Amino acid sequence: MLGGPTTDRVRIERAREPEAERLAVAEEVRRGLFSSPRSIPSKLFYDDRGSALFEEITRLPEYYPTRTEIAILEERAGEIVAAVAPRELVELGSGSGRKIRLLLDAMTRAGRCESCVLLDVHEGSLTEAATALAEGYPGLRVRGVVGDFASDLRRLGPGGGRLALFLAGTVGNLDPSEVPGFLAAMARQLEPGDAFLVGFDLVKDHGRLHAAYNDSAGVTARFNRNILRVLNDALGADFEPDAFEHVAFYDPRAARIEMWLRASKEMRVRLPRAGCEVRLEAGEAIRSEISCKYTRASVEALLPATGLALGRWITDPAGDFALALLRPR
Ligand code: SAH
Ligand code: AVI
Repeated sequence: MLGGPTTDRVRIERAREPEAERLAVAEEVRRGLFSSPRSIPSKLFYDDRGSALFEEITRLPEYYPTRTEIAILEERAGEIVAAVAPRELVELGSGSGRKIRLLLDAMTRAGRCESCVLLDVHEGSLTEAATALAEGYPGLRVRGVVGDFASDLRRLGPGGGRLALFLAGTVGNLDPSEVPGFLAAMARQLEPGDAFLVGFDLVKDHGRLHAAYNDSAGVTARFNRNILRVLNDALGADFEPDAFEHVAFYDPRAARIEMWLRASKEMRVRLPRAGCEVRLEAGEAIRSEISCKYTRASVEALLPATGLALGRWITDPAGDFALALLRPR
């Protein structure tokens, strides 16, 4: 338990102690920086600043996924809750915890709103969201797990009466080769009758996709560069974020956005707490994120051998974003 409960209905726990977490992050960063291509794990975007910048991104005119997914949930949460009849909601990568409220409201109307579990890598967002939910929903028990959805799903505990959520298209930030294993791990936390609602950003006009990650206000560029500040803070590194250019483009063959940070000059970066040093050529780039875009067919192709089957497929009228309701087979 971290610092005692905020209210007696909120419990926050950590998947790992801070020192074990720091060692794990150091190892992941070292591995990424010395891979080809060089990369940084995208979960490291989300410190206090990065989480606030992500929230700013969700309000940008060019960034359609958040408002589109909210519109779908506003219209269809009642139907989803009626189909699953959950007693408990679980949200992976819960962030501000804004969208889960639309489902909690529908559950409250159905008279079955008992508990929810939030799992997020960023402790600040998690604690704030968990506390706000307990305050906003009298009687709701809220458990927060500070952890990684790629490795800590067992922390959710056994299912039963459970509707799990993975919204925002965050599944697109995983390499598609990892998605079936991730879905199979989630299926093990579900019982027959439970469900997993996953938000997929869909393939669309390339210009709109490009604009969503190259906004005119430069917020996404700040979000991207902030990951270097996170490495400076977490690992004592000496990246100069302003010496890196934000690069984001859509690769139609892989159906994904890639975000990179391109060094504007030759540099030597020390990462003492990761025990390494990186030499970058001028123009050399480090990949910070992939954001894969899906179609119904490419989602269905992920599912064999995961233990999950596609139930409902719900999109907005323009077909920009989809919610897939996955059910244990
Ligand atoms: N669900 C919210 C937030 C989406 S942003 C929404 O729909 O708006 C992605 C969220 O996932 C952030 O809160 C980030 O901290 C979290 N996150 C990213 N990678 C993660 C990982 N590997 N494990 C757990 N949480 C992660
Ligand atoms: C959290 N995730 C779904 C966002 C996305 O669109 O891939 C993160 C993001 N990266 C840049 N802008 C938003």
